[in-house]
Amino acid sequence: MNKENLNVAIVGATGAVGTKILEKLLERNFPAKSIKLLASKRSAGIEIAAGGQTYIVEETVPESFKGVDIAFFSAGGSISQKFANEAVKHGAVVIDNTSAFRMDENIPLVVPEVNPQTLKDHSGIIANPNCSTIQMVAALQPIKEKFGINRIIVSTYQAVSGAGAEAIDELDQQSTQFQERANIKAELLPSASAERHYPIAFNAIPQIDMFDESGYTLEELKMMNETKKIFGDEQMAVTATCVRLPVVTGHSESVYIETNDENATVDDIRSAMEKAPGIVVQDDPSAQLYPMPLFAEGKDEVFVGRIRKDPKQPGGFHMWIVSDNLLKGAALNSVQIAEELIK
Ligand code: 25A
Ligand code: L14
Repeated sequence: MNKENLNVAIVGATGAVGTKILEKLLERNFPAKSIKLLASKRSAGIEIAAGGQTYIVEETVPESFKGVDIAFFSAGGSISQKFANEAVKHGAVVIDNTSAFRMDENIPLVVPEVNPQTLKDHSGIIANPNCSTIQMVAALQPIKEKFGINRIIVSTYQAVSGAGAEAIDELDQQSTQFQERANIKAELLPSASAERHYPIAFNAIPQIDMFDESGYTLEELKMMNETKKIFGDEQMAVTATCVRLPVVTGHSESVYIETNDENATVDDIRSAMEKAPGIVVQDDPSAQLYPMPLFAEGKDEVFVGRIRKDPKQPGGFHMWIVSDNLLKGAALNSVQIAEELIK
């Protein structure tokens, strides 16, 4: 691929993730000659001002991809199924934020700090992992490299923005309804396609996406399968519980790991993480220092704290991992993939 003067397109440009992709491209001076904003027919004609320029949103159609070098997709799995191959036919490389292609054997699933080498064998489509998975594997990579990891048990505390712009609106409206003692209307969460909907305001919902016959939700299965694929270790034991909280942005995770080194100490774990790119250790109980989503919002880094040793299990550690799900979890990671491609 040509490495400068690139023609870029963003599909789903008006969404929670798409708007952040545009922001990151501009902020990081991505070598784009043009940026085309694509969305559904509903949004065609909308003007978006960014970086001193006005962009006009266009409807996504197959011809949209003529002359496009890199296309970012974040409009849901069905839109990616419909248009990604079309974009590739027109010569574009697709960086896809949805779950549509992540587990396809021939499609790389990439976190640049973890497995950049897998980008070499792409055939047009590159998948961006699930937000909860990205922040966890980015934080654990330096530990895996130094000590080896054989087991991960994770519980997530996920923000509503992961479910898109409409879910943020729903939390907002329910908060007002709650305060006005009005009837709380729940129409979207835990999943638009679910039979029952529950309020998220002042609640915690232990369901993200639909259930599989195994009793796990699809979000939990994504974390389990994607983690093994990104780490390139099918034998790793990974199990997840995913919970939605009334937080707007920033996913938190309580993560338990078993390393392969029975002598590893908390200081070893901490210093390995401190040296890793994009990771910030915020861990000082005496100063009440630990990561929280409210303070991670808008930041590029993955924050780690509450690092503790399991008193009974040699090599076992607990920690708390927080990051902005729309940035490292989605838009930033996608733009970093594009930067890695043109290196
Ligand atoms: O299938 P997945 O992979 O599980 O993904 C499901 C959802 O997750 C989000 C994303 O929502 C997606 O829809 N998402 C995807 N990847 C993500 C990630 N890595 C992720 N979230 C977190 N991390 P979203 O809200 O972020 O983005 C939605 C975008 O998709 C555009 N879109 C929808 N249909 C499209 C389409 N684009 C092209 N063609 C189509 N057919 C959508 O654009 C948005 O940009 P839009 O123009 O349809 O909507 C913009 C405005 O319209 C309002 N609106 C929405 N629905 C309706 C509506 N207005 C009237 N009637 C409606 N039915 C919205 O409020 C919005 O302001
Ligand atoms: O698979 O609802 O990337 O929080 C991640 C966020 C799916 C939805 C993905 C959510 C999305 C999920």
